Amino acid sequence: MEESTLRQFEKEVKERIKVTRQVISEAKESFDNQLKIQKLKDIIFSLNELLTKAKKQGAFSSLIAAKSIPKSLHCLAMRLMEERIAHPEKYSDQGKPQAPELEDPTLYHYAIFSDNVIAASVVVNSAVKNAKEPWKHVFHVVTDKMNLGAMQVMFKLKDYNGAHIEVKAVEDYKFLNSSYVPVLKQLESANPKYLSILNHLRFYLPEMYPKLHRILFLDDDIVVQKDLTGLWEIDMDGKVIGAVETCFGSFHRYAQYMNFSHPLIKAKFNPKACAWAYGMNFFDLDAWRREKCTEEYHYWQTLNENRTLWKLGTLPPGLITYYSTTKPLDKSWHVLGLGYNPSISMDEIRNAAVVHFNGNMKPWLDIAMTQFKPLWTKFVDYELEFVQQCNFGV
Ligand SMILES: [Mn+2]
Repeated sequence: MEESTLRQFEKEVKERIKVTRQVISEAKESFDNQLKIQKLKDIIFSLNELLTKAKKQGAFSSLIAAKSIPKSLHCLAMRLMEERIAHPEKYSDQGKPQAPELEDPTLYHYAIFSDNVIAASVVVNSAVKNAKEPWKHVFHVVTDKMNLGAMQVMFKLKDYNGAHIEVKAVEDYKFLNSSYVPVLKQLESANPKYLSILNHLRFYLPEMYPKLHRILFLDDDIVVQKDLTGLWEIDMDGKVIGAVETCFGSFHRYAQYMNFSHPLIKAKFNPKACAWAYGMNFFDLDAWRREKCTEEYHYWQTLNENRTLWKLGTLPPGLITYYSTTKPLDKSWHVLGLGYNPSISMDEIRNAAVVHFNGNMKPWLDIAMTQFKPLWTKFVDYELEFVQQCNFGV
């Protein structure tokens, strides 16, 4: 081989090696990138898994926090029950004559149905403290058999400035049996998760209080902030229930609460009708009796045995029962959302006659919203020995 040819060859080989090295290096880089991409994909995947898990756990733990009874609440019910057993004569109403005020239709009557001792006491405390003439107010507290003893003791531990308080168990109302009450009949076969007689008691007010003409229904997750006697002055226009409306835009309308693909619902109701809220409702019991609302409720509740008209709760049957007999109340009577909506205006809250902690973040739970909790805690009887023993507010 000639010298020049050899040199040429050497040059070519060197060039080839250079190119190959470059190709190899590029390939390696690309391979590394592929690896990196795969690794990133794996990380994204595992992060996604973690996120889903965390979301599930988060939702689950807040559900547990919302649905389970806090230790202090359980402790309080136990301590009160202990006291009830130790001194039966002091707390039982058995054989004692009933106070005439409990049936006096000229007084201001309230219905509170609850299995939560501290919540029920906050409702009564707040209403009494804001009442101008507390001795004219009568509170009818109804609980279940299990909490009756505790509830009886709770409301006998102090004086309520002359206000009258009756404590009863659902079981005391003998007419509430499965041959009359569809919900009780349905409870015999259905999942108790969906039905609770304590929740449905609101549909039996005229029969529970036969001597009364009017009554104010209060949820146990509300706080009274004003004297409420103005409600008894409102002209009800012959309507049965006074309630604040909740609809805005396309939200909170009948279509949202019941199944409009059911022919009976479609035939009877306007899907755009405005919904209202339970929690603070004024009832004209005479209008109720006249309009036969209980029969109407029974008709629909029986039809809904298989839950094809609505899924759960008392609002859908309420919207159905009082479809043409609802009187809208001014919004300041009842401000809602303190158990889920952090953006309610403080002005609106200050101006409210009643605030409602509807939603999961109840004021007696750890998950309560800190900005709203004091509105409730200011009516807890921290000075009571039993309340202190159970570490409330610690
Ligand atoms: Mn409520």
